[in-house]
Amino acid sequence: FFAHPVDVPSLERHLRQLVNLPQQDPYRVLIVDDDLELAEHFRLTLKGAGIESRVITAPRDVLRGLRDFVPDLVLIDINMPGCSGPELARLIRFDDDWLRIPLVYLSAESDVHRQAQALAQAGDDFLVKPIADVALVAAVTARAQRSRQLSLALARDGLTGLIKHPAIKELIEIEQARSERTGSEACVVMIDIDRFKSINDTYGHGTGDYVIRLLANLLRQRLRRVDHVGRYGGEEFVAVLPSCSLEHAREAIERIRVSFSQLECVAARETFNVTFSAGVASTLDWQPAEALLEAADRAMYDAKQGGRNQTRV
Ligand code: GH3
Ligand code: MG
Ligand code: MG
Ligand code: MG
Repeated sequence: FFAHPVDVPSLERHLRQLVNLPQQDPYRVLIVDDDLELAEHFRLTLKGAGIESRVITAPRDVLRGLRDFVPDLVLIDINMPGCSGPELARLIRFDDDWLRIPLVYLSAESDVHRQAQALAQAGDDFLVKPIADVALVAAVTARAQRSRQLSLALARDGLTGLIKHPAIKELIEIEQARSERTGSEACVVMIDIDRFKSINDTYGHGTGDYVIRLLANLLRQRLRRVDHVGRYGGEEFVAVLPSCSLEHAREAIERIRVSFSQLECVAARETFNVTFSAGVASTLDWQPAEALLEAADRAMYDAKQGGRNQTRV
């Protein structure tokens, strides 16, 4: 099964759910321009193309606008009273949360040297006013799309393609809220590879990485499409199983545990076996997400104490 590529489309679907961005969700653009009339014109143009935007006329409001609106892209005027476009762009880039959001100047500045100067200070691109509606829509769509693809890629772990720690935590919160709303049960599973240090020590770090990828692929293949699988830490994984009882979750993980333990791992000329320990907890028993994760972690620790290669609830 390890020959199978990472199932990226299904992961992306999970992440879109996670950040509440279904495929059809409109792109969001923050427009910063001191000329309200013009900004409103841009907003309506974008709206006509299904793109949502919010207008900010005072540069000092931009950080709040970013936080509240969470745009895919920012359009920035160059000449504004109090704060120039490039100054504002630098201010936005100062905050780690907005390191990768596209900052696009939309300005009447037609002097290419001044345009270049602005871009040299901060910002990613330049659009010149007046701009045809169709050109604005095309430019915004292309960059917003790219920006979203990048966010999705960054939420994914490079080694395994699984969801990273912060994103999986948010997923747990979402599933917990859903469970509370609908009364359905969801389970969280914490999985930790047994004696992983000795695998690294015996066969090398590369083989350790290979074992991590092996288990990641097995989890993804054996769990349902609605389940979420994340890499929680080095050799630790978290699975979130919506609409699943504690007993069913335990059984599903037990089957995976047995398969994994029987799998022959290959290193140089040897083959060897690896096992994991797992702990399961239910949304019906634990709130909030933090407590649910801790309960699954405690159950996993019990499994370790009990001799490893087992699942506890
Ligand atoms: P236990 O059965 O109690 O879980 O023992 P363990 O050896 O698996 O547990 P421990 O947490 O002590 O060791 C985990 C090791 O995993 C430590 C670290 O060097 C290694 N590790 C963490 N991340 C990676 C990784 O990405 N690749 C590799 N190859 N090793 C990693
Ligand atoms: Mg202006
Ligand atoms: Mg560990
Ligand atoms: Mg371990």
